Amino acid sequence: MNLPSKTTMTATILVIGLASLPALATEADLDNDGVPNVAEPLLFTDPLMADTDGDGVGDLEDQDPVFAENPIATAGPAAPFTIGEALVEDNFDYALNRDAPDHLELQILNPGATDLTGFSIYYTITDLDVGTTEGYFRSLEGFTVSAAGEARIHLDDAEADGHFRANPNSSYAVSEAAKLVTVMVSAEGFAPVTVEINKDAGGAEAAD
Ligand SMILES: [Ca+2]
Ligand SMILES: [Ca+2]
Ligand SMILES: [Ca+2]
Ligand SMILES: [Ca+2]
Repeated sequence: MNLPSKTTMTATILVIGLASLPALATEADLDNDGVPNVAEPLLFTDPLMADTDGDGVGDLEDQDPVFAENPIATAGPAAPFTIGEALVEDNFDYALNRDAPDHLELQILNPGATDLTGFSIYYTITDLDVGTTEGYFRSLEGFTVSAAGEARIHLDDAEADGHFRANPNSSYAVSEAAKLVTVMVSAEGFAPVTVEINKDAGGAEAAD
């Protein structure tokens, strides 16, 4: 019988091991923030965002990775926009004409004569059972509201215009407690607009 030598077998195993290493390493920490994918839910952080709360400190180093202080300046001339509809559940996808999974959605109305850009958002989610509060900041790159028009900000999956990523491991998604959501929207150079929204007890449904 002509068995492969031990050295050959070891070398073969080593080559297979090395070949699969890059893929394994990527899968183990998809956002490359030092927190393994499997540990992100334990920290209530996003496995696809290295800085879940948007405060500039990575998830691994952040003492509170799901709370950012509000960086939006409150002074300035009155905002040139208003918030129309503000939803945290019972969303509807008008493009596909069907119910959409629950998420934070804001309709921004621009009554002015110029297009508006330079938006950012700060929002908090307070779990009314346990009293914990998460805080998130997002710069809304590419979001524009046309003159005399309206546009919607969606905090969900970041997959289309107007959609930005929300943390899938936030209390909004994983706890069925009632929530208080506070939102501050700013267009650069102007005072922000705020709104508060209550979410009834119950899960963030896939669609309802
Ligand atoms: Ca990670
Ligand atoms: Ca992360
Ligand atoms: Ca952070
Ligand atoms: Ca933080």
